[in-house]
Amino acid sequence: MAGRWKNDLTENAVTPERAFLDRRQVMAGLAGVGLAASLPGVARAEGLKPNSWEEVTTYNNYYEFGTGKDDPARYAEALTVAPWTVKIDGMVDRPADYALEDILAKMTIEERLYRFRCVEAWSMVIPWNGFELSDLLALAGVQSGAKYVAFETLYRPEEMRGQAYPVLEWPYVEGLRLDEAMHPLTIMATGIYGKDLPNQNGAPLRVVVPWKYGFKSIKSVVRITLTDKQPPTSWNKANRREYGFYSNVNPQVDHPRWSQASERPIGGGLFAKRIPTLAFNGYGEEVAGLYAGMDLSKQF
Ligand SMILES: Nc1nc2c(c(=O)[nH]1)N[C@H]1C(S)=C(S)[C@@H](COP(=O)(O)O)O[C@H]1N2
Ligand SMILES: [Mo]
Repeated sequence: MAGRWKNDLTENAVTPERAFLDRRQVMAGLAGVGLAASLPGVARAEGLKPNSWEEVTTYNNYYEFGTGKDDPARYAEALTVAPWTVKIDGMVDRPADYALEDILAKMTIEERLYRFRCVEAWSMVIPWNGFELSDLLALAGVQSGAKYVAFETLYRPEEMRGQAYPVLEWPYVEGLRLDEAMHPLTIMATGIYGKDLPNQNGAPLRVVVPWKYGFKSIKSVVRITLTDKQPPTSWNKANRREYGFYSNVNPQVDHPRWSQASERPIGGGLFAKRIPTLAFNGYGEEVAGLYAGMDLSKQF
């Protein structure tokens, strides 16, 4: 299943724009798959038009560099992203400080065209490059008692000017349930549009979970910890009434201060129409089963 996912989404990612990857490479990757057209992801991603490079890299949330949408593009350049180390620890067989280059040598980078929905009710479509988080976790060897994955962003106030301000508790932390982390849609992104991830988008390595609000997709990850307890998360610590641990995109559960029923696509211009927000950001067919039996209005 995981293998098919890679391939059908890879083709989708390229079809709308083509410019950023040689299509022949993709077709080579698809050789022998054949089943792509019958998979749910194909119909879902058809017709998705990616936002421009300009939009994806100039309208950002990255509070380590300021709270304005244009602050990250202006200030994240100051961040040193090489060398980069990711500590993987907790309930794993091989806890270690993993050099990013050693990780990348073992991973297959692929394209994923994903909808991206911020809790603030704007959205984009982003052509990511990256690898499945499950492949990284396999490197470290997840132990049987592990139930959650905790993530931590770099803390380096000398280079991250926003960390001088207590808008959030630093470092930024996030978490997923283990089955969410292992889901083939959950990736570690290393690029967009076939280029290295710009600093403002979370270089050199960030999480992307497309069916959850954007703040779950933590940037510039330096630590991944396997644990048996639900880990604290930055926005939940800041305001637990407004931001839950799960934070699945849900048009039926409004934010206490605004509706989540619709969203404003970035790039549509001044008079752009809002569009309806989809349950699980449109990925329900793939992920709704993870939440069977849960009351998602209570566990939001
Ligand atoms: N470390 C860190 N990760 C973060 C954030 C942040 O402020 N710090 N903002 C989050 C929010 S609210 C959103 S919407 C997305 C924005 O990702 P983008 O700027 O690449 O579109 O990053 C998420 N990851
Ligand atoms: Mo967000």
